Amino acid sequence: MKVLEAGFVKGFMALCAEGYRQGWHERNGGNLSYRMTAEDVAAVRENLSEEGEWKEIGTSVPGLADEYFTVTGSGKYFINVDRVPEESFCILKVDSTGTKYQIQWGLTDGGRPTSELPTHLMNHEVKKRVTGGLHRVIYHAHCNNIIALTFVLPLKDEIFTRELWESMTECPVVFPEGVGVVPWMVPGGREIGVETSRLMEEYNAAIWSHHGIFCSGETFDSTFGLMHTIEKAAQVLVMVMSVSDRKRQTIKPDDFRRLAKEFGVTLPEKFLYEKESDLFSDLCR
Ligand code: 2HA
Ligand code: ZN
Repeated sequence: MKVLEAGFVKGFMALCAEGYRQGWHERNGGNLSYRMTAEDVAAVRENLSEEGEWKEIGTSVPGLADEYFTVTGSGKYFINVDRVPEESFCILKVDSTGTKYQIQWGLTDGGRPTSELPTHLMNHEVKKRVTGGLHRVIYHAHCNNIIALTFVLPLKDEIFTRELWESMTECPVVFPEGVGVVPWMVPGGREIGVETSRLMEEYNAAIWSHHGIFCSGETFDSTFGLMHTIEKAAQVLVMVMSVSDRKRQTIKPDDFRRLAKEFGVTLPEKFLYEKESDLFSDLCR
């Protein structure tokens, strides 16, 4: 089967197009990776080449030895993923030591995989372990309203989670485990990957301060849906903060406990603290 006819590639490209449409992928912003199944690999095997050079990942992911990934390219634009797919993303294989990769399809103009490859692969390694192999998608986007909130809210998991949950009733159902927050760090290397993948042990979303979000999920739809839900909640909160100095009313800890029971989700008590004040000026202190 041709790579561009495979179902997983169609899903990969559709996510890129929709993310671009949302306005989260200015220029070459954002990146996407998918851990392929054995069936995916078999379906496109005839188009894969083992001639390419083995290159350093820049970190060590032994839990991903011999796995195949579909990954967007460094410096590539999401808007171009379905215009010039062969130039915009690649299929790569991780070697048996988990330290090197080989491009086996795509990036035909000599490009490299995303600059965030270490973070993507370290997140995949954690998520493969903690979900028993269910999670396959890692998605990074520059979501406008979440970025804005990292300038005003304290950079704490408890505060971001609680404020996002309060902003839209479905949020605690969509991300009952909460969201993690990484302080500002230099992107593109191993260090930020270590911090992000540490949060991925517990959460399916990690916010990068003044930069964007990383989400993990089983499918392209559920991973995109998580990103979309978080960003929409952030937008609501930014709107509320723009028109008022406080929430006149909101969803309270006991409301969340009732919701959790009704929807069969577990909401960690660390997010259901009592607030001293309803003023944004106190929250953002
Ligand atoms: O340019 O988003 O974080 C791609 C990025 C780097
Ligand atoms: Zn980025």
